[in-house]
Amino acid sequence: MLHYFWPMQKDIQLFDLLHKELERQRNGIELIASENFTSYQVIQAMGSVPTNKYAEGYPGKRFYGGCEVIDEIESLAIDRLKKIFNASWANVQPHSGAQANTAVFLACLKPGDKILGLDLSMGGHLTHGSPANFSGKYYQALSYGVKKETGTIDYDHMEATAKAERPKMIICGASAYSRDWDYKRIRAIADSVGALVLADIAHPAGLIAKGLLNDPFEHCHFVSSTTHKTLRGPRGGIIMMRHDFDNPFGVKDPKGNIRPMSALLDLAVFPGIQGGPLEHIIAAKAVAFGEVLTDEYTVYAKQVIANAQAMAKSFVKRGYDLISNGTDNHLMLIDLRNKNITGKKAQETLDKAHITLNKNAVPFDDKSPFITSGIRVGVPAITTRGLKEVHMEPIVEMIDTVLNNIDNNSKIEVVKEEVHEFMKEFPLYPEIEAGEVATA
Ligand code: DSN
Repeated sequence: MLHYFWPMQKDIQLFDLLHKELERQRNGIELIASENFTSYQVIQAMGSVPTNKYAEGYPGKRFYGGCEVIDEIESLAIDRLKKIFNASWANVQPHSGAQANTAVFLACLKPGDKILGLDLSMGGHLTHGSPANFSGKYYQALSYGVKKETGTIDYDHMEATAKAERPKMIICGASAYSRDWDYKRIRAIADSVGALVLADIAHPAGLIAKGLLNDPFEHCHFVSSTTHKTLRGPRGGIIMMRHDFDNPFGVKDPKGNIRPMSALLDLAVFPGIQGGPLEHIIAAKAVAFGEVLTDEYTVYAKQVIANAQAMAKSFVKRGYDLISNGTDNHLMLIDLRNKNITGKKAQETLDKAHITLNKNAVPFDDKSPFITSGIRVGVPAITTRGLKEVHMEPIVEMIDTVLNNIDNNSKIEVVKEEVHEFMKEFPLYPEIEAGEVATA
């Protein structure tokens, strides 16, 4: 049996599973819009010694001894992140995007305050006010949506709801929205009712980093993100501000003092919602941020958009119904109702051909979130593997073949073989070799 080749490994059972997962990632076409493949040095930093260290607190202000190197690691991550987005303050400790958003709410709002976010069923995120999430349980969550005719954000609806309800915070950003955002208009709406604006850029962060989409920092008070989607870093979260300011809602620090937002946000992350930071992940974030600052990454980010647009065109050409008719970013949302296939069936059948994507509700969906009428397709991961515009048509052709032969297992088996053959051209982690392990 082949074993995952890693120096000094002893746990064959577990490392065999890691090898299996590596092979799955290598062989398949990865189209989950929120996934990506980090560089090998990001993986190495993640699997490294800071995992052994407790470092509650922040650089220079820790609750444990022995943090002098950790301070340098975390400061490097913060400095690089601030440089990417021209931010004046950043916190790199949130364990995830959900934690980042939780901390922003905790820093600014009181339980029961009103928040206004994009409806989950229209492409929003759980943490933007879903009743199933803390954001919908502890705050009075209101939502805006997209326009039925265009599939684009209904800013008039956002404005009317804001004026009628006067929320304390407006949240923009999405998990399944393929168009850019009008941050200027959102800020004007927020200012007219005295609300703060949080832009959750988890999905397009890497494209915004390179100026390929509108800049939320110009208009939004806070920007949160994950680090593992288009940013191509380890799994985690971040919060940033370009301009610090005093919290207008009178939220105080634990000693009862009114403090600037930067201080309240730091306190909200730790000790507000988290304990010890994951410094090995923060080390890997620093590596990824260093990569984002390179010209090579600029080429990558441009290619992501070029690939998404080429893929969208191929889908449209084959009669697929794309919400908003196309994409400005890295993903597209496809309504499969004209193909008479549910999102669930499409996801499960494409999985059999090793084409991975996710079922997704489409705006005004008549099916449950467990079934859905659509699929979400994203290109960040395949772009990392080196695929270009010319490769998008063959992928769409393979998807189309599967969806047109949804119950034909032998046809799907043929596509699976094609997928494996196709992806062999684009090696993933050649640094990791499989081989017999010499067990002591
Ligand atoms: N689950 C993520 C996504 O797939 O978009 C959002 O958190």
